[in-house]
Amino acid sequence: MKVALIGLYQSGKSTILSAISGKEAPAGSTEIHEQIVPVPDERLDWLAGLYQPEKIVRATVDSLDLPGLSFVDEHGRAAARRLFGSIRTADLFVVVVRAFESDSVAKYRDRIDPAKDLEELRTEFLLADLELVMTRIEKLEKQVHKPTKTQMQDKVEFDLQLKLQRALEAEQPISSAIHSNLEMEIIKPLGFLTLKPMMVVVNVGENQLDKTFDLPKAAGAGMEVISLCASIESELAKLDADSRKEFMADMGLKESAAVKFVQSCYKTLGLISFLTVGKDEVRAWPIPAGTSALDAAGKVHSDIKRGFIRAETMAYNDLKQLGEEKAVKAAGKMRLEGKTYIVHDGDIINFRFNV
Ligand SMILES: Nc1nc2c(ncn2[C@@H]2O[C@H](COP(=O)(O)OP(=O)(O)O)[C@@H](O)[C@H]2O)c(=O)[nH]1
Ligand SMILES: [Mg+2]
Repeated sequence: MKVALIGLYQSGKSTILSAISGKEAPAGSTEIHEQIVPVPDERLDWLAGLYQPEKIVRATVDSLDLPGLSFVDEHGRAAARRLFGSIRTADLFVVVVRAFESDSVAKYRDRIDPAKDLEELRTEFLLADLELVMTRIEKLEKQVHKPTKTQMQDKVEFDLQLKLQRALEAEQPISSAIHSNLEMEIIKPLGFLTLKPMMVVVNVGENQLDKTFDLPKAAGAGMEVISLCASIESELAKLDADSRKEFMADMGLKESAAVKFVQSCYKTLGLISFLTVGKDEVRAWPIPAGTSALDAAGKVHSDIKRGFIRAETMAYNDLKQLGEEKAVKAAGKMRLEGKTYIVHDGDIINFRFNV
């Protein structure tokens, strides 16, 4: 999973990423910086206690830390365009907006206003997409009159691009204008920014921890919005587990930034995890909700999918409650599931296969 952290300059992206990954991120860089963030999952820690595996394999989130954006002049705009070009393959955009007050950190457009910042960024996404649409239209306009092999396809795309143009000009994201799998197939490779799943992180000040930010208009209905304080979180990340717990309790923080961040990414992308256990490893496997046992098997190995017999499945919660596999079996809670079984979050699966 590839996630791009996007925001105006000095919104706290690098600070947040270093808090989440526990690794120092270079500040003020003009390059895109990549960090691999291990997905925190307490279930794996508990399972490791039970199975004593040689290793724990966590899922990871591949995070791109972008240099801060600015749209106040042409130079900034050009730099932003170049950066936009390099995040077209990301699966998810995490937009970071600043809410913290600080005299020592320069303000964008002389304001602290997360809703306005978010709106400005989303407008820039729309404009960048509109540019791309216009480029395609210009090209296709000529092409549709040529009797080439792709003429039919070109006509279909041409009409579709005109529809996207109308949506963007009405300030609607491309995601709102795509209505079929066919349209999606044509459009997806172009990497439109307003087609990406998106969530928002509000970087709040040290004294705003319990303030909630209502960004519905700027964020769009149903968008995940989380708030966290980057400067506190990056201090917390430096502590050992015990002191961290203590400080978090003192400040009324229930979850770490990493947990909040990753949970929101998973939710936005509609991902769940199934688990595998054994002496060699305990491991979490992210899959889209609604995945069948057969496709889940394919995640582990194509041979397991090919020779699939059944999925021996128990729920993590049952195992935790009953303490061991034997007890789960005795309670009749070990299930034999077939190819079409829809995998649930926290299913512990042992695939039976034959190749
Ligand atoms: N007071 C305060 N300062 C912060 C907070 N988050 C980031 N900063 C500071 O703001 C500046 C910009 O942060 P940085 O993470 O480099 O922003 P980026 O440009 O979005 O990557 C740095 O000097 C940080 O120390 C915060 O929550 N509170
Ligand atoms: Mg930065």
